[in-house]
Amino acid sequence: MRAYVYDDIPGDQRKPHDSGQLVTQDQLKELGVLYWQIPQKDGWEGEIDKVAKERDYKNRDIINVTREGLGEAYESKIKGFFEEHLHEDEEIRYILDGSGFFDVRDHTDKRWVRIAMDAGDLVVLPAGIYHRFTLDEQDKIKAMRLFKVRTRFRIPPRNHGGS
Ligand code: KMT
Ligand code: NI
Repeated sequence: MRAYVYDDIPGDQRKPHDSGQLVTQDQLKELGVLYWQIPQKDGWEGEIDKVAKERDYKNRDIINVTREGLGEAYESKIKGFFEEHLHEDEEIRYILDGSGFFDVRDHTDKRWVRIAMDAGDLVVLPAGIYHRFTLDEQDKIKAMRLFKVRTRFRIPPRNHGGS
């Protein structure tokens, strides 16, 4: 895991775009972004369970960002991930295989901080932070996504009938 200021030079999003200006773990913490490592070895899932319990996460899935993994949705997903967006709740990403970049907006909103993620890296994205994701030139990543809410869909309100 390595974080640095994105150079903002137009071109292939999968290239590193490394301005050479490092961003420290403390600086990321100021943005509410936490990161650490849980090595991909026996027992990793128990470690994830602990984090999920401590931070009150109720749901998770595994996403394989490859052509095979996403099928017909590949192009649209890749495009959507790289569009600046936010989540209503804190979310965690834990990398199982491959690599990729999470870009998060820093306080000034004027620059992107690029976080280069590899297998075993875990990042906590705070609620409401603007971010985006792209594959790198390795062109594949397998990640666990952890969510605080049990489903991503709202349960429709019960119809109590008229009266
Ligand atoms: C996100 O929130 O942008 C994502 O989950 C991207 C895919 S996870 C490798
Ligand atoms: Ni996102």
